[in-house]
Amino acid sequence: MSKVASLEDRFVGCLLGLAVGDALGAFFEGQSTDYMTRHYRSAADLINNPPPGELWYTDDTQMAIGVARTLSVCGAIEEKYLCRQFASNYDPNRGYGGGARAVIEAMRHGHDHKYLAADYFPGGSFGNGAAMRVAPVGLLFRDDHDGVWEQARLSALPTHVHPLGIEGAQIVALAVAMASSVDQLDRGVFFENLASRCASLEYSGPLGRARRLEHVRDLGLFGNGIEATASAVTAIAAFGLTPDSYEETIGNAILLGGDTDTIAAMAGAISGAYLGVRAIPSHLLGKLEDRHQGRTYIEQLAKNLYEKYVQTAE
Ligand code: RVK
Ligand code: MG
Ligand code: MG
Repeated sequence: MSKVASLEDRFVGCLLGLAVGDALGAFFEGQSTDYMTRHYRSAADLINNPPPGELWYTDDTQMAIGVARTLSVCGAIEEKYLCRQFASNYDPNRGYGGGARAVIEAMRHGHDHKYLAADYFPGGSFGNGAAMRVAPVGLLFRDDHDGVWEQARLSALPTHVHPLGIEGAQIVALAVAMASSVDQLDRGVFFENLASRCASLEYSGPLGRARRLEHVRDLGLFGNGIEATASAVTAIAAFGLTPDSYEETIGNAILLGGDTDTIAAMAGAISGAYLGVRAIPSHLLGKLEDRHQGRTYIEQLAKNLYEKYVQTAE
């Protein structure tokens, strides 16, 4: 399917793939793996029988919108602009992490948010909040892997200064960049490029193992937690296991339980960047909220980002 997806379709697939993964995953956030496997026989069973009602996205998509808007206006991460986006687009009902909430509320009230980003957790946050929102960086800098790595770092800093929080964002951004650039995924090259850039064994080790992952029953070994080290590689591994199917990629991620919205958001962004928007099942896209900053808005934002990419590349 990736062979027929245009680059613009891949940009749209990435952002809508993130939003659909986030919103479907959000129904199951915090459930155990046992609960998930008792209720769904397979990824297909989950995808074909989603919970009734609208798919409502969470902080993952809300903050990715802030990153995408910054890139489409500034052409690169500009910290002040990005912070303004996070602050003005903040919606506490979308389920933010505790540290992120404190930092963004400080931004909104003109308090010292940098102090909080460094000290709310000692050494800064190693949550997956920078990784969940970073996909637009991978799209815009897809031709420049050094640029992806540095821009992902800059996009993390307003809320995540811990090296493991930053590196989680860097590997997800690079995965999106590579997925959006190839017609046929070479798993060996994909995982080798990711692992060889990592400074931390916490990432390079599991990425090496993810390359050899063969069966979905072993996906849970990579973790299903809120820490970046327990979720970023899991999402990349879910994509690497079933690169030709968006449904299986996000379905397998959600069946793990735990931080389902975020693991499916990251996996969905990478898968959408590879396969394009047509790979996202229409019954799920049709259920995605479409008021204010919903489906139509996110699609347009992806198209704006594509225009910016084309301008930058010329
Ligand atoms: C609710 C100890 C730390 C830590 C450190 C833990 C949304 C804390 C999204 C913290 C995502 C949590 C998620 C999240 C994104 C982080 N020491 N514990 N140094 N650093 N933690 O608050 O944006 O769902 O338990 O910075 O990374 O859907 O509460 O937020 O799942 O990780 O939140 O870290 O969260 P935060 P975030
Ligand atoms: Mg969330
Ligand atoms: Mg989450």
